[in-house]
This record gives sequence, C-alpha cells and structure tokens, in this order.
Amino acid sequence: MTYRLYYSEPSAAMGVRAILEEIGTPYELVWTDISSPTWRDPALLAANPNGWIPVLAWENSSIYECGAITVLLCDRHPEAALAPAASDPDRGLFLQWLFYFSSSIQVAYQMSYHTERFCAATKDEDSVRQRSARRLEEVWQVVDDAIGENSWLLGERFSAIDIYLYMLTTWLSPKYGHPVIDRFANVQRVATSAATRPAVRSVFQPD
Ligand SMILES: N[C@@H](CCC(=O)N[C@@H](CS)C(=O)NCC(=O)O)C(=O)O
Repeated sequence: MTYRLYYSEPSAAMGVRAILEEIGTPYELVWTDISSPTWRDPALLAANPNGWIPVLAWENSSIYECGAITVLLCDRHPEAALAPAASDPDRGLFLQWLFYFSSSIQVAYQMSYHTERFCAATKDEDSVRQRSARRLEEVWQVVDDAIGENSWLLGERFSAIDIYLYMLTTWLSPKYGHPVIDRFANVQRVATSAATRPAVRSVFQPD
C-alpha cells in the first residue's frame, strides 16, 4: 500500500510529508498547484471541496485536515512511536496541542495570509492583518509558556506534534509584521531540535 499526498511547497502538506518520512512508509507526492486564488485542479476539489492541501489518499479512502491526517498516520503506524496511544496519560496533551495548532495557530496565520476571507470590506483588511500579527504573538506565547524547560511539547518525549510546531514556526514572516521566533525561546528550542531530525530535514532543508 502506497499513500498519496496532495502536495506543494511551501505548504501545510510539508509537515505531513515529514511524518510519512519519519514512519518510513511508501508514499507518492501529487504535486498540486494552489498558487491561483480562484483555480483549483478538479482532482483536488473532488478530494477536498475547500481546495486546500494536504489531502492524504490510500486504497479507496482519502481525508483532509493536517490534524486529522496526523492522528490517522500515528495511529496506523504505532511502531513509529510518533504519538501516545489512546490509553497513554500523554494522549490528552498530544490531542490538545494538535487541535490548538490547527484551530488557533493555523487560523491566526490564515487571517494574515488570506485577510480577504475574514473581512466583509477591503477597507477592513489592514485592521485584520494587524490584529492577526498580534494574535500570533498571543497564541505562540501560550505554547512557549507551556513548554517551559522541556525538550519537547510532551516533556522528554518527541512526538508528531513537535514536527507540526516546527512547520508552523517556518510560517512566521517579518513581511507580515509577525513576531520573530526569538521572542519565544522555548518554542525556538523545540523547533530547532525537530528541524535536525533527518526525516524533517529531508523535507524542509533537502540537500
Ligand atoms: N485547515 C486546513 C488548512 C490547510 C491549508 O490552509 N492549506 C493551504 C496550504 S498551506 C492551502 O491549501 N491553501 C490554499 C487556499 O487557502 O486556497 C488543514 O489543516 O489542513
């Protein structure tokens, strides 16, 4: 069985690809053009009517949403030890950060990068853009405080959400008025450690 990942660079699909690399399972990339604000490949729209990547397909199934794909891959490949099992005391925290990343942090980035989707009138876009930059400060501060002196989000145990965290830090952009990562020393430490893992490096900093 080979997974198929609807993919583009840079994009949210890169975190899923790094997880597939960590697992070491066969996968194919379906290179997908998301550059146009209006046009999407019908094959992508059939798999995800939102027109977003990532989409993960396998056998006769496919799903979208980074968070859902992360849980699915971790659960289908427990041998990779990328997530606490359902009965593990750390499972709750794993899910908490995964949902926080996709529902709070990713949305704050969307407010910055796709401001028009959050405004009824063009005149409001600057206000939303500025607020989203401040919102990113707020949400990253929450993560930074929670990490404290830990090595990873789950303490001393690496998991798939550390890859997700790293990917999200790569989206911080001074051009959009976002805070610099140095403001969040604990987040930066986890991101730097995640980035040095061979699987992650092979996706985000290929030779
Ligand atoms: N909630 C979705 C968001 C995915 C997302 O925003 N993907 C971006 C790439 S980074 C995309 O496809 N953007 C195209 C668009 O927004 O039209 C997820 O977590 O998978």
